[in-house]
Amino acid sequence: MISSLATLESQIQAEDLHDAASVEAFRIKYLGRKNGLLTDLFSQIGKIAPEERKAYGAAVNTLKQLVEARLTAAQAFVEAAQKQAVAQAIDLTLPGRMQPVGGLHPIRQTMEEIKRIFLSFGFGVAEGPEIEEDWYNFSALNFPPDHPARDMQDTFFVEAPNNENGGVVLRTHTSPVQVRTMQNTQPPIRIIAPGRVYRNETITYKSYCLFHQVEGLYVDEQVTFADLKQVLRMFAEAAFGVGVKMRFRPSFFPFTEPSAEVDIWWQNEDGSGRWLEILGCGMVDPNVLENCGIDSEKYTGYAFGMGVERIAMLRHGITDIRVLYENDLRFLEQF
Ligand code: 2NM
Repeated sequence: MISSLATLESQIQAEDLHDAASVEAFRIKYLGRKNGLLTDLFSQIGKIAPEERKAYGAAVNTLKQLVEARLTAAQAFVEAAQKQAVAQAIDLTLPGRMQPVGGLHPIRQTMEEIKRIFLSFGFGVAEGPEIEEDWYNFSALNFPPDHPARDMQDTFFVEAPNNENGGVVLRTHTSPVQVRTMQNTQPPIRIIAPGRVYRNETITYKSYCLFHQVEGLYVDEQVTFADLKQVLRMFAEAAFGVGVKMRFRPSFFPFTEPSAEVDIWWQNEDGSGRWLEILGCGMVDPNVLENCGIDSEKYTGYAFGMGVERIAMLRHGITDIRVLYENDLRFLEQF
């Protein structure tokens, strides 16, 4: 009898207890009220010879303690495994992760808005290279050879003069796009030239070494300064509101004559206000038309140009141009 108890002991030791079901089956198999192996052994104690009963009872009790020890250990193991499974499970009640979406930079937004307005007036869009020959950036536009804009302080030079078009520069305005358009197209010409331009200037709150322009050009028979004033009034009304107050001030550019600068009245909440320059403009100088192969006896034209950063800063109350080029998300996420 004692030897069959030894067999039972090794059987108990060998039981595989890996999950809640096998632990429960183990408990019923040995300790179940009905037909539990140890339960039965305890109930048979009466059939044991009286002199063996004490040793028998002690042996079965030892087995029972072994079963209970295995049960306690296995239950702890199963519980820990369940906890870990729950912790690793996907929680379907959690809110979804936001997918970050990119947005247009405020310069781009403003540029698109300006383009949209002039497209609605019937202008087309022309583009050209940012690396230009001197002739397209300066000479064709009536800049004299000693004009200060051609100075190293103002222009980024890429190549020294090497052909009849002079050296190579980073374009300082988008006017060379208009020059190329006039060379390739007979009037009527009605285009805007949006794009990036470069100036070799000291960087401050109001000027950066690169910025964006939208320039416009209209060449046809009988184009007058009155047409220019009208199209710019329509632009200012579309961009700043129908009630906008604006004024034209005489100015000078090498490529236009006469030339003007346009201010709009900026009204503050507290009642104060001031004039702010938004663009330059004028009648294309006949020399420029001739340089580009257009008959200046037959055709006249107007042109204008504006800085996109300047207008974006106005719209959004930005006081330092450099924040537009720092790519600080705390700034960009506001747009
Ligand atoms: C400005 C102001 C005035 C301008 C002139 C030309 C061209 F090519 F037709 F001569 N394009 N843009 C122009 C005229 C630009 O920017 C302040």
